[in-house]
Formats: sequence, structure tokens, C-alpha cells
Amino acid sequence: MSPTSTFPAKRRVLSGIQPTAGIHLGNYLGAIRRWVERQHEKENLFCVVDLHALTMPQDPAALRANTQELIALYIACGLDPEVCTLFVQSHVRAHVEAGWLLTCETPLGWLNKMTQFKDKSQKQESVGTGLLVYPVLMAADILIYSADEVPVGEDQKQHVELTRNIAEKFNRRFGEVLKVPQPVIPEVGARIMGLDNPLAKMSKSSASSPGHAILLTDTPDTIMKSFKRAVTDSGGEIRFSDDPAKAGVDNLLSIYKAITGKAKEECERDFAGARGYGDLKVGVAEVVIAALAPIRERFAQIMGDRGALDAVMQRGAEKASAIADRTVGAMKDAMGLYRLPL
Ligand code: ATP
Ligand code: LTN
Repeated sequence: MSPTSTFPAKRRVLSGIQPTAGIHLGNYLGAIRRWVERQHEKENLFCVVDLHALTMPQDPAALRANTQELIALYIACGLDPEVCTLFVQSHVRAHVEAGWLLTCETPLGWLNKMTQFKDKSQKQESVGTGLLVYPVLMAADILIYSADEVPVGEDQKQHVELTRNIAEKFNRRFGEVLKVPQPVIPEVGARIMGLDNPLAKMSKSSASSPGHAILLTDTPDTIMKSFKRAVTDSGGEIRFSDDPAKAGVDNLLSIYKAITGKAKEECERDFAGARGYGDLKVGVAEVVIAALAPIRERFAQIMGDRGALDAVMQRGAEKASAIADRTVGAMKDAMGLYRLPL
């Protein structure tokens, strides 16, 4: 069997989100919504990357609960488990195995350049080794499925580029075993900013600070309140802008644009007669409430049948393992690890 026979015939998509509390509007607009829209065009694998969550301190009970909830949220957002393989990373052993094989092939200098590592490590007193090598585990997540496309928000582009570099280096040394993937970044919604600070990206790690993020499970009342509190500027002009001073208004308009799918001029026109930023905030809140209400309702329903959720995860893990084990086998053979005769 040639190693390249592990490549799929149809274009394959792989992506994942960490099961840390507070899945927010940025995760939805930057990643999940795109996965849902394209699910019928491709072969899809979406995982809950629980092993990645361990790079930061987690409460074990909360991690377990968040993992199941994130699978439920994937389905509530519109991913169909009959069409997509939905699974939990730690249920597929090949991730860790391939992670080690690739760690041995990754120069330390490449990891030291990762901006997310620099940001996150600065915020911690003691930095775990996992935080440094985490992009190699992410490379393993992608490469063991021979994924063609990795749909992510802007902040993950650097990690997908690293994945490409690791795959190319591996292939140069050991032959064409790994498919070199492409990042797919949405044109709108790739970088939603915090409502409390429009210069910092909306993030789960800051989701506990009030008014920072809109969670997918927030009630209409909470969503309206969060938008009403959003930081803007002391002017009154409602237009898209690159000026950091107008980042708050730009972020609100970008959210409106991403949800409604309207062109920039049309979005600005919708608020042309607005009396100050109050009207803008309410207008944006209304479209977000309408978009998230069905997700919140479906989520509650799905969480009512935990047995069905476990079945989705079980089936997903089996399908994912079957693909991943083949690639890891090909990697091991190429690297010279001794294989026992069957
Ligand atoms: P953390 O703060 O814990 O790093 P996060 O909010 O960045 O979490 P992740 O699990 O790291 O969430 O990201 C899941 C997906 O959502 C990734 O594809 C990421 O690029 C995307 N994403 C995260 N934040 C945003 C954002 N503010 N705007 C657009 N996309 C985002
Ligand atoms: N590193 C990503 C999550 C992630 C991922 C992946 C995304 C882990 N493995 C594979 C796409 C493909 C993050 O923190 N957002």
C-alpha cells in the first residue's frame, strides 16, 4: 500500500474548538457558521479539542460538562451528525500518537514564534510545556485526517501555516505521506472584537468579564444588555472604519454585516437616520437575538437526551479513528518504527 492512498477522494474539511466555557459570537461567525453552510459540499470532521483545553488549568468536572455541551452546540448550530463526523479529540488515540511523531520533527524555533503562545504565556506565572507544543498537536489533528481545508477564524491562521510547514518538512524527509492543508478564513466575521474593548478579540478566556462576549446560549435580555453597554466613541458617525478610535462602531457594524449578509453601504444606510449609537446598538442586538434564539432553543432540547449525544460521540470516534489510524500507520512506517507482522 502506498502511503498516499490515505488521501480522500472528496475534499475533506477538519476543524475544532476547545471545550472551555463561553462559546461566543466570534466562534460562531468566525468558524461554526461557515462549517454549517458548507457541510453538504465536503466530507467534514469537526472535533471538540479537549486535549488542547488542558494547556490551561481546567476544573475536571467543568471540562467534562463543557465537552458534552459543545457537541450539543455543534448540532444546535446546524451541523448534522448524519452528514458530519462529530467527535471528541481524546476519544481518538491517534492525535496524541501523531502529536509525538510530529513534535520530533518540529524545530523549537518555529514554536517560539507563535503569537498565541507569546500572548497566553505572558498572562501566566508558570507556563506549561503543553502551551508551547500545542500547535504541533493541532498540526496532528489536521494531518492525520489528510484534511484539504481548515476553516478557522483569523487568529488561527498562523497555526495552520505552521501545520503546512511541518507537513512539508515531514514529506521532504520521509516521502509524500502527509497532505498539505489550506486555511479557510471567512471574508466577514473572521475577527469579532470584545464589546467591552474593541481592540481585543472576543475570547472565551475573557468571557467571564461582564459585557465582553455574547454567548450562543445568552438570553435575548442578556444580549440586549451587553450590546447596550458596548464601548464605542464620543463621536456620532455610524460607518465602517480602520481608525482604532472608531473600532467599537466598526465592530458593531461588522457583526451586523456578518449576520445579515448585507453589503457595507447597505449596513451604513440602515442606520443613516439613527439618533446616536443607541439605535445602532439596539439594531445590532435585534439581528443577533433573532439569529441566536433558534440555536439556544435547539441546544436546550438536545441537552435533554444525553444518551443520543453519547451515541453521536461514539459513532464519530469510530469513524474518525478508522481514518486517523491509517495515516499514523503510514507515518510510523515512513519514520522507520518497527511493525509487528499481523
Ligand atoms: P480562548 O480565548 O480560550 O483561546 P477562543 O475564543 O479563541 O478561546 P477557540 O476555541 O480558541 O476560541 O477558537 C475556536 C474557533 O473560533 C477558531 O476557529 C477561532 O479562530 C475562532 N474564533 C475565536 N475567537 C474569534 C473571534 N473573536 N472572531 C472570529 N473567530 C474567532
Ligand atoms: N487551536 C485552535 C483549536 C484547534 C483547531 C484544531 C482548529 C485545535 N486543533 C484543528 C482547527 C483545526 C484554537 O485554539 N482555536
